[in-house]
Amino acid sequence: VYTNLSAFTLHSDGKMTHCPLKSPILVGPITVVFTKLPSERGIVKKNPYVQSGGQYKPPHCLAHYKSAIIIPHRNRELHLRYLLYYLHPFLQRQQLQYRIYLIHQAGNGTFNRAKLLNVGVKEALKNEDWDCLIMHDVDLIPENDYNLYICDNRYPKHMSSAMDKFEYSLPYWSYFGGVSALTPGQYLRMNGFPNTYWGWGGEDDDIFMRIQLAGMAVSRTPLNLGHYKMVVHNRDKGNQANKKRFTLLKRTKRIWKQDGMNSLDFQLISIEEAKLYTNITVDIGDTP
Ligand code: UDH
Repeated sequence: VYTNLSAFTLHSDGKMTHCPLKSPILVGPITVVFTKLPSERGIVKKNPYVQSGGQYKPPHCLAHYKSAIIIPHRNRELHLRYLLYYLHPFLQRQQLQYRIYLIHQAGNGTFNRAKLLNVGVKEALKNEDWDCLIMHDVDLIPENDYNLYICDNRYPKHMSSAMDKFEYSLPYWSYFGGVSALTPGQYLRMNGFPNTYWGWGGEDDDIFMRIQLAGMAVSRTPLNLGHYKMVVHNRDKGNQANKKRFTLLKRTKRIWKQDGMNSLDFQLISIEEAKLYTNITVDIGDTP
């Protein structure tokens, strides 16, 4: 049926047909540069099919997969701009149905990446029955669109396996930071992510541990496809290295069933449908 990219996709009865299993419009490696900050207007103009809230469905065929992209955020507007500039076209070339969620931590308290991701999952699942939840740091830009933003139905998938800042390899074998993909089922099975890591570090190792504790293994994007370029930055204010992280990691085995989605508490401040993303602002409290 698919003779070319603009191929018709309507059956004679008017129902849309599925997109091809392998998208014909992937390009493979992408050149990512941070020399000129794209304008928001420019990004909007380049992505005419993206709808309010940063939602997209392929206009001419029915997507096989529905992915929610969940980004923990505070005070990284410029990184966000680069990410949106590259990510929207990237996801569209993969012919996914998707929506980009920004989970914005309100106030100046200590940053808590994992707790923000828990909030993102809870809120995203209210909108849609997502097949896949992609946890995405704001400063990591994928460099190859064969790195598919879909889940592995067997196991949680670590996607940023080859970041430029680690010389395009893993910093250590059990690394699970950066970008990862979990089905809602996998996420709930491990009681989500820990809420108790305030400041930088440790939460990704906790997540790696709880995957095993919940009886799963980690799947990983092959290193030749999991290339990411990081927007270089310094440590943020309010996200100092968490000195308690090693102590916390010792108790993961004991408490993972009590610390996670089932103990998540937060105050929703606002949900705004921006043009290129859904902005969820939340008060998650501060270090106890
Ligand atoms: N994040 C924010 N705002 C913050 C802190 C973190 O949005 O104030 C988010 C953002 O999505 C970021 C992610 O949390 O990509 C992870 O935080 P990070 O970028 O601080 O972690 P990373 O390990 O960098 O990438 C650590 C600081 C490196 C300093 C190196 C100085 N040479």
